[in-house]
Amino acid sequence: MSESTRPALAGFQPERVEDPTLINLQDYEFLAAERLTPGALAYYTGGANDERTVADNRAAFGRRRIVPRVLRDVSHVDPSVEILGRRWPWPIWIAPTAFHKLAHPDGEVATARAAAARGITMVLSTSASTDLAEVAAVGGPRWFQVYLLADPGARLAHVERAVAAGYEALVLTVDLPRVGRRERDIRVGFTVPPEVSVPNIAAAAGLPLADGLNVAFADHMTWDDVTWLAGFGLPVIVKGILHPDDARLAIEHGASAVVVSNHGGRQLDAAIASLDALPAVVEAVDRRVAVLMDGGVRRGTDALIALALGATAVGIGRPVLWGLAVNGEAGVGHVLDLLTAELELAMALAGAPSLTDLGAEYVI
Ligand code: FNR
Ligand code: LAC
Repeated sequence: MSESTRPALAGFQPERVEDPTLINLQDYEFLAAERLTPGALAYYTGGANDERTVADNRAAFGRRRIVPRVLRDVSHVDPSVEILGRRWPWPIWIAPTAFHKLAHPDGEVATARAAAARGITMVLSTSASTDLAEVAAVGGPRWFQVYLLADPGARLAHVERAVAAGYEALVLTVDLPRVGRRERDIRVGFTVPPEVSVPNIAAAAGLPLADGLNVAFADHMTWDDVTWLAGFGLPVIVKGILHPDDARLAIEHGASAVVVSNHGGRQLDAAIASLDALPAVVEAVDRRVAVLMDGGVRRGTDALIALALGATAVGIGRPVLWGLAVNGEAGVGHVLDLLTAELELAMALAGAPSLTDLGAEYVI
């Protein structure tokens, strides 16, 4: 049947979209790969060593199937969720990623604008290429991701700057005691170009902008550092948990939430996929705190699977960078809109009008 003779049955007409080559997150990935410099592409895409964990983060979703329920009223779907005392419109957040200016000159400000317009929480990286106050000025819900700087004075100043700028929570990333070996970066000889800097690290260390990239991170983090960070009075979220006992320890040391994450497969290669690690962490946490996850979420159905398995919300890292590379703020916004629309549809088709309806019985 040709396009013109197809009956105008509501809901069966294909959506009219501005650009039919950009209708899902993978389309953004393909186009971004054409737009980015080889160095930026390697850095953004890459994982550690054989990239087994990068691949498995995606494959873990492919190993699950949804068992939907029917004949439930899904005329209204409510995808909102409460996290740390705030109602999020979607159970989706922007995971911290370094150097947004590698993708687009507007960098983190563009990302923050797209997130703020949708009420979506953005986690700003310690290695952001934009000053944290400039990102804060955009407004919108924001958390700050902390890498502990090696120098104690700089470490303190770094966290104090984020607190002073009104970030609502501190996300301590614990899976980077050293940087994993990213072989793509080595092969293309990736170096951060001179126009991209890490102003927040430089400011904390009291150094000129250009010297920020030489500042060392702490190489001996322990659980005491979680307690130390909790002393600033903001909720602390420990990111990079894969073992259930570490989730218990995080709570014991004052964490208000944990993130099940393997850093997008960029640290320990052959580490367990985030989705595979999730159920045991959810069980260990036993509803005491929120359990966020990230790694490989590219579809609304991925989000639904993780949420059904007990995640409170899911984060996306690379897709935001693809959106930024393709079309700046609008690109990030479209990536977020595509993912949230897919999740809303998946909830309706799975027979789960709210997130509280979802449970592990939805997934095999
Ligand atoms: C990251 N990630 C990361 N995490 C963090 O805590 N601080 C950081 O500065 C960065 N930087 C960073 C850069 C790039 C280019 C990537 C791809 C990732 C990890 C990130 O927060 C998240 O855990 C993963 O990206 C999630 O996996 P997906 O969505 O990219 O598959
Ligand atoms: C990375 C660091 C910056 O994954 O977290 O590249």
